[in-house]
Amino acid sequence: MNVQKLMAELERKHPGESEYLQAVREVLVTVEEVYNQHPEFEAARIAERIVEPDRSFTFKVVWVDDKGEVQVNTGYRFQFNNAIGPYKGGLRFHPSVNPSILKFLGFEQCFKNALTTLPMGGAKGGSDFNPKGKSDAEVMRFCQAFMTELWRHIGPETDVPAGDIGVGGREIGYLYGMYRKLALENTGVLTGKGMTFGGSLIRPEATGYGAVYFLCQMLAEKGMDIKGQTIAISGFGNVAWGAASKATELGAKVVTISGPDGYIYDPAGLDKEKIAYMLELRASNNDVVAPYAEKFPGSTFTPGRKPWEVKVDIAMPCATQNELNGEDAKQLVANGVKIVAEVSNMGCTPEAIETFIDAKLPYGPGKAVNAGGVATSGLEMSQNSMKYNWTAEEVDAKLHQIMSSIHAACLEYGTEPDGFINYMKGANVAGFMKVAKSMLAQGIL
Ligand code: 2IT
Repeated sequence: MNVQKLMAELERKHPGESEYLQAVREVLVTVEEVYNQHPEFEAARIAERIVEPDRSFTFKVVWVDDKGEVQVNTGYRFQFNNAIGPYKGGLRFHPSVNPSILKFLGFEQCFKNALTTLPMGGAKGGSDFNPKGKSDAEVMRFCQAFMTELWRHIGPETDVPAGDIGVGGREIGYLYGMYRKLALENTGVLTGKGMTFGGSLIRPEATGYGAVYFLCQMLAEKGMDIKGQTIAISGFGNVAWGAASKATELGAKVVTISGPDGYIYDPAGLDKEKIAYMLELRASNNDVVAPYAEKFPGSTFTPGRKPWEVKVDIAMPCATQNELNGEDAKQLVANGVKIVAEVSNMGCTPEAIETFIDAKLPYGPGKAVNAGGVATSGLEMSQNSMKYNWTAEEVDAKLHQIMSSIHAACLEYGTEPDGFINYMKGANVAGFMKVAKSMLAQGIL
C-alpha cells in the first residue's frame, strides 16, 4: 500500500471531506507496516476497498413544526462494511452533520465494532436536524418522517442503527415505533430501546462505564489506581454522564464538565447530586452548562473555553470530534497529565495525538475506549435474538470482559520495543486485521 497515493486519490474523489480524510489517514498510516507484510491484502486491494462505504443513502426529511411551518432536513445512512456482521452504528442529529462527519464515524465504527469481539459491521447515519429548543412533539414528528425513508434500508439482520449525539432514548423510542408500524414486526432493528420494549440494562451507561473500565486497565498497566485521581471530562451528555458516574463511584474526583458555552470547574469534584443534575441540564434542551455554577457554589464557569487548561491527572474528552487540539495537548502535558482516555469519536486532532505519543504518554483512542457503547448494543441484539433479558450484573460482567479483551488487543499490537504502549496503533491494527482477513476469506465483492 502506498498511503500517499491512496490518500491523494481519496482527496480527489472526496474534496473537502476533512474529517473523513483525517480518520482514513490515521488508520492507513498506523497499519501500513503490517499491511505490507501481507501481499495477499495488496493483491485483493483491501485498503482501497475498506476506505469506501459499501453504499450510501441520502434522503429528504420533511416535517411540520409546532407553528405549522414546513421544515426540510437531510437524512443519511452510510453502510460501510458488513464483512463480520450486520451494519451497525449510531445516528447523529446535529446541525453540523454532513457526509464527511458521518463517513469518518462510519469508517471508525468498522474497526471499533471489530474490536468488541461481537459480530457487527460498521455504519453511521443521521441528519442535520437541530434538536436544540425543539418540543417533544417536534422531535417525534421529525423521527417519524426520518424513519419513513430509512426503514426500507435497515433490518435486524441487515443494518441496526442506534443513538449518538442528539439521539437518545426518547428519539430511539419514536424511531422504533415508526419502524414497527411500517414493517409490522417487533425486532431488534434499533438498539438503545426502552427497557419495556426490548432494551438492554446498562446500555445507557455503557459507553461511559466501558471507558472507565478501559481507563482502569490503562492505569493498572502503569501500576496506578483510579482512586484519588483528578479527571477533566468534557461534554455533559450521555457519555460524559456515564464516565463521571463510574469514575466517581470508583473514587476518582471529576473536576470539570463542559458545553458549547464553556466549561465548569468544580474543585470539590462531582457527587451523586451533581451527576444527576447533568441529566437535568441535558433534558432542558438548551445545550449549556453555565447554570451548574449558579446551582453549586464553589464551582466556576469559564465562558468560551475548554477544560484542558485545568491541571489534572487524567483527561477524558467526552464531547465531539477534534475537541482537543495540539495547543490543548501541550497544555495538558505541561500540567503533568498522566493518561488521556479519549471517549468521543476522534476527539483529539492529529497534532494532539502526536504531542501525547511524543511525550510517551498513554493515549487511548476513541475506537477502543468508547467501544463499550456499541458492544452493549451488540449484547442488546443478542438478547433480542434470544427473546430474553440478562440482568444488569450479567450485562456489566460481559462489558467488563469485552473492555479487557480490547485492552489486551491494544497491548498485543501496540507495544513498542521500548515497552511504550501505542494504543492508537494497537487498536487500529487489531481492528483492521480482523476486518481485512474477513474480507479476504469471502472473496472479491
Ligand atoms: O459511536 C458509537 O459507537 C455509538 N454512537 C454507538 C453505536 C451503537 O450502535 O450503539
